[in-house]
Amino acid sequence: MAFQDIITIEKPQFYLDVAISSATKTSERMRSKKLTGDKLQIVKQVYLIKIDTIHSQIYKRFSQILKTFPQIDELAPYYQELVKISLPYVEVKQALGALNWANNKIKDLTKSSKAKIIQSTDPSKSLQLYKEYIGRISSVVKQMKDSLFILEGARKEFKAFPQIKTNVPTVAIVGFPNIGKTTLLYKLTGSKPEINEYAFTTKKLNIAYLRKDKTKIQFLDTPGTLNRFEKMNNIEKQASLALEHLTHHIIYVFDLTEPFPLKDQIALYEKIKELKLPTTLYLSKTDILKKEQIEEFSKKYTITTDIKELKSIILKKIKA
Ligand SMILES: Nc1nc2c(ncn2[C@@H]2O[C@H](COP(=O)(O)OP(=O)(O)OP(=O)(O)O)[C@@H](O)[C@H]2O)c(=O)[nH]1
Ligand SMILES: [Mg+2]
Repeated sequence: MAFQDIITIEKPQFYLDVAISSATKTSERMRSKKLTGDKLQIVKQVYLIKIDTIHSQIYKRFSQILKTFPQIDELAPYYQELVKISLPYVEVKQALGALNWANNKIKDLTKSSKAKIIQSTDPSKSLQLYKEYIGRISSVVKQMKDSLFILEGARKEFKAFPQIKTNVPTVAIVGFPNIGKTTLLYKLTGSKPEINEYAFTTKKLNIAYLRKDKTKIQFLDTPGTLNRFEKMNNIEKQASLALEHLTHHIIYVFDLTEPFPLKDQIALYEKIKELKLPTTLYLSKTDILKKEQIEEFSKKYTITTDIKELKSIILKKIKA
């Protein structure tokens, strides 16, 4: 996914300054080359080149924005949903449309101004036509102020998107805060995100991969307790959408040391069951639990306490 590659979007004046200064440099280079022909011909050539330079500079940059911006309608459903909750979807589409309009408008203005300059019969008329061109181009580019602002805002949102692959079998690790989800992710995949003794350590979606023979599995360490969607923070929403759109299998983690009461952990598990996804239960922190505690719990729930066993269950289910 190329969400991180969208180029920075500047204010209108930036594009005008770059284009005009580039045109000035080009004309200076031309003058130093001793142009041939009469004065009128030389003046016309210089303005024509300046106009071409301005056009190509702005066109190039606007096209780059249009090209690097994701086609929202073509994104995987997960990312389409993420777009809808993270940015002003309709305005962004309109802004892209406006930028495309500006590019066409600039192209037309360039064509007509060049034709008029070619036909002009004295240098001062050429200068006047050139100035008119600059005025019209500036007006079109300045009209893009709001659109460019919206797109820059969207770019920043895109940059903060989790880099989840939408075409890889995905397992979500779910459970209350501080119960060892991130530690489990590390044990399963060897990837080492932040782990702390306090709750809500994980501030972004941790994503890690397990490769076994030809199978690749994506693991998502999903923070949060699946509140009502409106009440969730950004990562919780990203996680919740991932559960809905991308997850093939859930590992639900129970922690009998109870950083959060067991009854709440069970209530969350009941909610998770409503997703109707294959789910494996994992009991964390068994190294510090009493044997009887584990035995007692495993009478009520089919649990795994061993990483090797958990891996093989997941691999088998994903392959199937
Ligand atoms: N003894 C023991 N401690 C563990 C185990 N797994 C995790 N912990 C500890 O539990 C605390 C929380 O672990 P994390 O892996 O950060 O838990 P988390 O569920 O990702 O927490 P949040 O990101 O805050 O939701 C840390 O102090 C870990 O060292 C385990 O198997 N045994
Ligand atoms: Mg964590």
